[in-house]
Amino acid sequence: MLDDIKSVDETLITRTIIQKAAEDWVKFSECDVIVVGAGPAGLTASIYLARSGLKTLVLERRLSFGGGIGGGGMGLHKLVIEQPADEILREVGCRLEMVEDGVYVVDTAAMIAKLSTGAIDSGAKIILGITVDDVIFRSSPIKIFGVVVQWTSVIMSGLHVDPLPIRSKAVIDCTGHDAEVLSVISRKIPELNIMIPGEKSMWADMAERSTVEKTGEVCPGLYAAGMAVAALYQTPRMGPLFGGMLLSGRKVAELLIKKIKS
Ligand code: 48H
Repeated sequence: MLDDIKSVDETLITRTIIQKAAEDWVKFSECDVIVVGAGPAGLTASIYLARSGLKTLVLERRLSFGGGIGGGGMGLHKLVIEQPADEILREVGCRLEMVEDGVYVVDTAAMIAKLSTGAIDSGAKIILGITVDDVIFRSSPIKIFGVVVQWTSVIMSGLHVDPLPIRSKAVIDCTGHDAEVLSVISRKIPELNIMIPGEKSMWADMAERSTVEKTGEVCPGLYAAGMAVAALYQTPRMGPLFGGMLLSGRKVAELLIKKIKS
């Protein structure tokens, strides 16, 4: 059995990783859509974007998928999903248990696994450990043309290392409560007059509807989905009811597919 294990030269490991990672970065240095954040909204958006044939890059600061899914409700490994968002989870093969008509409960680990597999199988490229630090813009009229990225580990180290730009036709802020991309432009492009007041207190029904309703373009080239929408428009939070996150991700993908492909 031990004889069956293929021996691999150490430098082949190094060369392969550097070469293949560089190939990805070169290929995706220009893409159709950059999704910032691999939480429920970002993963759902990337499933539909990539499935439609758009070159989709998902950049996630952490070394794991799922954003707030893993935390469930107060650390308990379950989330509640309401219709019609259940159809998104069914499409990726995620098992749901009905609680009452139109209301379901899902295991957080299953939801993370199925959404991320769905995104990868649709053709989205997900790169972990990358923080979006800034955007590329042009003025008159103002338009966002991509993002500026840095290794999360470099940011954590506090070293002064200049980041790299990546161009895209559209950027989606799916960074959750902190709406990080929107926060950057509110500081660095004051002409846009964008402020991020943060979400309102909890009102689950209203929160789900307003998040989905307000999902969309924030300024030319920049879109918001998921909790970033609630942070931008100061609409209520919904706690561990996650249907709105999935529907918001699907809505932003549909808007962009229509826009980019028309
Ligand atoms: C790269 C980044 C950056 C950055 C952050 O927090 P998320 O799960 O966001 P959503 O909007 O998909 O889902 C929100 C949901 O999880 C939630 O918190 C809800 C429903 N709360 C309700 C309530 O009442 O509290 O995922 C965002 C992802 C995370 O994985 C971050 O690590 C990542 O984005 N991220 N990635 N560059 N600058 N900032």
